[in-house]
Amino acid sequence: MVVTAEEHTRRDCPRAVRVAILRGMAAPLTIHYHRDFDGMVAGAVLAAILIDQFGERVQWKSVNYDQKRNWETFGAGTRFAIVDFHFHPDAAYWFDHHPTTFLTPELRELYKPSERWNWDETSPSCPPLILRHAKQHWGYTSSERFEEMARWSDVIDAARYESVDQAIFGDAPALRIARALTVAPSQTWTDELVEALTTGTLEQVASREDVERAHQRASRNRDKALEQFPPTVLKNEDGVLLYDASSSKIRRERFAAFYHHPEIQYSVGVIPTRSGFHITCGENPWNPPANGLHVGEMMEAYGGGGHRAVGGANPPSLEDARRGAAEMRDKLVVALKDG
Ligand SMILES: [Mn+2]
Repeated sequence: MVVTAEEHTRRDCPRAVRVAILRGMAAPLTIHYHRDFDGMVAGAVLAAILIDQFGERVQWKSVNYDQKRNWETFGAGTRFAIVDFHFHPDAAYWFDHHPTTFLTPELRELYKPSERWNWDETSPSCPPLILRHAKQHWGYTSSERFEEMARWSDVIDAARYESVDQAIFGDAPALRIARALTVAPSQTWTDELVEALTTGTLEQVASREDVERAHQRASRNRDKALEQFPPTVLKNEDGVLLYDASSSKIRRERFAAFYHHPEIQYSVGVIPTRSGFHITCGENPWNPPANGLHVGEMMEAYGGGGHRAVGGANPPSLEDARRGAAEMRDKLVVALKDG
């Protein structure tokens, strides 16, 4: 892990020493990146570009959703960039593609596209928009290594897999890395991977011993999850599958329903979260309905939301989650029949 000068001084040093260090040292720019595949790649790509084009001193550190709570003071007193995560007006550089990036209307007001900020909610993932921005604004020529990472970021972040088999068993280096992330051995592990991605290819990073080991463990989890799925199915009729995987003993594989039942058009399920239960609902990406409904909007009836093809909600109790999921299933069946 890279410990920033700021953090170091805050932690261990008496005030006088702290001031001396902060004055004597031009603090490096810290790139805060979302801790998933495209976020990591975005962090690595931005780091490499800033080093190449501007000779910046950079370091990187992941950011997670818990840090949204004190968003106003996020990064106070440091120079920082944010990629693939919420807009912050103090960010020296900021790039994101999430439609939900602005935490308040005031923050939305503060955003204007610039030399250093770009938001493109039509981009399937974050790295391609950084590469495009760097080309247009900073005269940067991308490399085949980064183009490859950007292509895979789109596939993984927007779930544009060729087939359910590729999504579940895909063995390409990017897919092995993405699966390894599901069993990250520590919070700072991804910082090491970002560093590796600044200079290495996907193949090289995927071949690291620690990634290899994590990938094997994650693959065993996947196999268990696929085995555990069939008994959770409550109903599978008229193209809509309803399941209840609320037991904490059940491992989860996102596309298990479509793997076992490639003929379905929607799946609706109940799954546990750290703080309750979640209704998850989505189109089968490999057998989508002809007149797709807006699942995210339908989930608003249960206090949730989402995109057209996939949405979710966190009802207050398990009973509510089960009732909501069953209701969604009925609504989808009716809609498919009418369609
Ligand atoms: Mn992301």
